[in-house]
Parts: sequence; structure tokens; C-alpha cells
Amino acid sequence: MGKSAITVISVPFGMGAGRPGSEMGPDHILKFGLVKKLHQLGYEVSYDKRILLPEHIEIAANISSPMKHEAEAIAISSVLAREVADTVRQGGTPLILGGDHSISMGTLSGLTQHYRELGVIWFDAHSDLNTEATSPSGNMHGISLAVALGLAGIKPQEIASGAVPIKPEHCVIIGARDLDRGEKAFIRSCGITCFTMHEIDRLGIEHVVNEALRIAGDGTDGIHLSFDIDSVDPIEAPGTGTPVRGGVSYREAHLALELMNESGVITSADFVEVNPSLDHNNQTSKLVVDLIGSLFGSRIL
Ligand code: 4U7
Ligand code: MN
Ligand code: MN
Ligand code: MN
Repeated sequence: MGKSAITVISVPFGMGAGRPGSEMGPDHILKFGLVKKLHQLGYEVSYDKRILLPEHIEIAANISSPMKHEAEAIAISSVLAREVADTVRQGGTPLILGGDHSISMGTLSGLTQHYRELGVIWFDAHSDLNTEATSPSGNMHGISLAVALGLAGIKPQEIASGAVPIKPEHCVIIGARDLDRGEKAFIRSCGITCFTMHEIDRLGIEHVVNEALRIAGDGTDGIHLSFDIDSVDPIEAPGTGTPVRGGVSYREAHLALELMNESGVITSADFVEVNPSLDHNNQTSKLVVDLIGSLFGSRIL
């Protein structure tokens, strides 16, 4: 990441997850010293942007949709997309704090208004590639990457006019270990790169991240990192709604983000799925602050 100004955008929205609590994520992450950390690293930071649901939501969303709170997730994503696009237009680096992962529909729709060939690194225990037709839960946070790729019923341009879908060959998933049947079939056939935990174990996180940066950077004009905290092992990150054992370790997570910093090619990031009501002594919120520090250049020595 270059030393341009960072615009922190808080999105206290949790209706896309199966259980409440992730709407408290942004306030907790800010409370545990994020801004101070970024200042110490030499960045100019603005952090007064908070995306809230409009009072009157247009129910253009499909009433017969099997997805829960679809209209709300689309509405919040539309507002977020506008804010993200404004930030990029003004030369700032967007850093979005969720909220559940459905908000990335908004992040990515806003980004593609500017970055027409955006690369995406999706750090997650899941692939979030269900569609309205394959989702076993009806939860919007499980379809957000499919929406961004233009594969779901909801299209990126419905969230933000002028948005374009991400191309599968520009998209890399890291940390996957809980995939649904439809998601597996899709990953095998579509040209997305997916580094599961198995590949991380065998190849090492350094190799995996370098490959991810190469693939997401090949023929693209920017790279967005979408970091779902459930990618990290629940021993380190218990404060999340869909924990899956066997995740990346504390050291692997930090190394991954340090490598992304060194590469200098990440142009935006969102950190999502922190659920403070499930956390133990705020350890997950504190971890996210430190992980964001690594992404922005924090060093031991
Ligand atoms: B997260 C799930 F069925 N795949 O679709 C679904 F297992 O943003 C989980 O990655 C999705 O945390 C998890 O509901 C979404 C389920
Ligand atoms: Mn996710
Ligand atoms: Mn996840
Ligand atoms: Mn989750």
C-alpha cells in the first residue's frame, strides 16, 4: 500500500449473517486503537464515515427471493458503493470495516466503477459463491462473491450503476475449508483460483500469497483484499459467526498481510465478520487491529 490517505468506512450492518452481532464490529475495531496504529505508521486517516441503512428502502428486490434481508443488504451496499467510489475518485485508499460479508457486494461494486479490471483476493474459510438457487442458508453473506462475479440473480450494476463484474481469472480465494456442493462445482469449472487450507499446508503461506498476488495482479488495474476474519483459526479469532476449525494461524495471517504490504499492489481492503458478542475478551477485535497494521506496514524491527 502506498502512503496515500486512508479513508476508513464503517459499515455497522449484520443482517446478511445468520446471527446478530457483526453490526458491532466497526465500533469495536475502532475502539481498540486502529486509528492510532495507522497514524503511528505515518498515514493520514479519516474515520468519520459510517454507512447506515436508508430510512426508506426501495423494495426493488425480488419479493419471492429465498434470501433473507436481501433488500436491506442491497440498500446498504448501494450506499457503501457510492462512498467507496467517491473515496477512490478523491485519491484515498478505502479501508472498509464490516459488518458481515454481504457488504462486500457494495465495496466491489464501488471499486469497479474506477478499476475496470479489478483483481480480488478473498481471504475466507468459505468461498461465498452460493447463488440464490444454491444457498443452503438463505444468508446474504454466503453469496457476496457470486454477486460480484455476476453469477447470482442480483447483478453488480443493480447495486451501483456503472459497476462491472469481476472476472473469475482475476479472483483468488485463500483459506477455504468449508465449501458447499454448488460452490465446489463452480470453483472447478469457472477459472477462479482457490488455495484451500490443504494447499496452504503443502505449499506454505508465503508461496500461496505470492501466487495470489501474481494472479490477481495479472492484467488488472488494482487489487482489492477482502479479509473475512473466519479465515483465521477460531483459537485466535473466536469472535465470528461462522467459525470453522483448522484455519490459518496467527503467524500465517500476519505473514500474509506483511507480504501484501511489501508487494505495494493492494489498492483497497475490507475486514469483515467480526462479531464482538461472540468474542473472548475482545481478542478478535484486537487481532483485526494488528492484522490491519501488518497490511499497512507494521514491522517487528
Ligand atoms: B461468510 C454457507 F451454508 N456457505 O452460504 C452459507 F455453510 O461471509 C456459509 O464467509 C457462508 O462468513 C458463510 O450460508 C459466509 C453455509
Ligand atoms: Mn465470507
Ligand atoms: Mn467466512
Ligand atoms: Mn462468517
